[in-house]
Amino acid sequence: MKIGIVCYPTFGGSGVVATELGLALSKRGHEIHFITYSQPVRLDLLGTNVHYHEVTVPEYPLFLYQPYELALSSKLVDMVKLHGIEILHVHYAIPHAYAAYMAKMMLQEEGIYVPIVTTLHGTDITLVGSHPFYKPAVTFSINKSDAVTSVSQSLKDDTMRLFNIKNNIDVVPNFIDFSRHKTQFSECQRHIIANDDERIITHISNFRKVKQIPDVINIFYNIQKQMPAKLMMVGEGPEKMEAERLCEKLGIEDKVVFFGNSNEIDKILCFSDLFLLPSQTESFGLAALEAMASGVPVISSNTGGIPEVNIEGVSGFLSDVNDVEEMSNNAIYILSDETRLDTFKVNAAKEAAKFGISKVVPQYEAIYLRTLENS
Ligand code: GMT
Repeated sequence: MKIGIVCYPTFGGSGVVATELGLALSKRGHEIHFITYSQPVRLDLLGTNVHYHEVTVPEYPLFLYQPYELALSSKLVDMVKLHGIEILHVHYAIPHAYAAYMAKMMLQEEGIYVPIVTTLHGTDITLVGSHPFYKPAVTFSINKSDAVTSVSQSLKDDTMRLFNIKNNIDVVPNFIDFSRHKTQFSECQRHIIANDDERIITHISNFRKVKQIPDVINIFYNIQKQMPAKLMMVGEGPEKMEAERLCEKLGIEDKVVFFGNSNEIDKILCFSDLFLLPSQTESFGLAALEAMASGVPVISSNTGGIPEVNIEGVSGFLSDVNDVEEMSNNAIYILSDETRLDTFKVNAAKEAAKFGISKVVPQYEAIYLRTLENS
């Protein structure tokens, strides 16, 4: 099949999922066209089956906001015509599902039919999509998609609850491509970060409010009172500066390393002992799954789709949002005993193995075929 993939090209989970899926599909012989405003960060491989088409939005001073949706839908029309793209798979509804529908309508005028598959990722439904300013357009574009998927059962339930949805939603969970996720290194560079007696705790996110960054710092503060430990904070975002200030205020700045965005999270996870994800809401928690795939247990909140990934008492522990005390106690429980920590590490890797990409790609292929047959 010739498949056009639209996504955010950033470090966010939806872009990562879209890129990994596109690469896996290309290995199975499909022709993949990424259409977005810059090359997706995890797209290091352009080849005969993998193409990237940049959407450019010319600046015009009249516009306070440059019309990205317009440029995207025009680019989609051009690329479908030029490359004979048969199906458009858009990741994150806003504004991608809307732009794809406009492209579909324009193409239909010329007798070309291209179905749209929309994958809902989380904040496009929960925090952003359900806002009254966006809701009518999001509802419309979901209902106009030829197939809709969500990355967890929890997100499907939220979508049905928050929107008036008329079509079926297939749950297709996020995944790990173990062939690209290098969990085994000949040498984990642990000594760069910590001494032998120190535990290494990790958090990776886009440092937005929803990630409860102060909770991450406070949990670590409690851990390091009980045992020697270091905290690695990976990512960039609006809450980062405040997080640095809080570390200074608590007097733990020499125990916390801020890395910024990284394309080598597998190398960081390789020497991590524990992953913290105390988010306010999380449709899936791909960062937690990536940690587990590297054999890192997870202390998380029990919100949204996280319980579908992190299993209580097996791969880690889950607590109510904001319950810093319980999360700290659970973290200390896992970290304070070598044998217990090893058991949790093995369990985390076993749970992650259930999310191998080989189970997921055929599900998307079946959805593509179904929408093409129905068109
Ligand atoms: O975490 C974010 O805010 C980024 C966002 C995205 O669109 O990339 O993440 C969402 O999609 C990920 C991939 O499906 C999920 O793993 C995240 O849980 C989800 N984030 C939220 O629901 C807050």
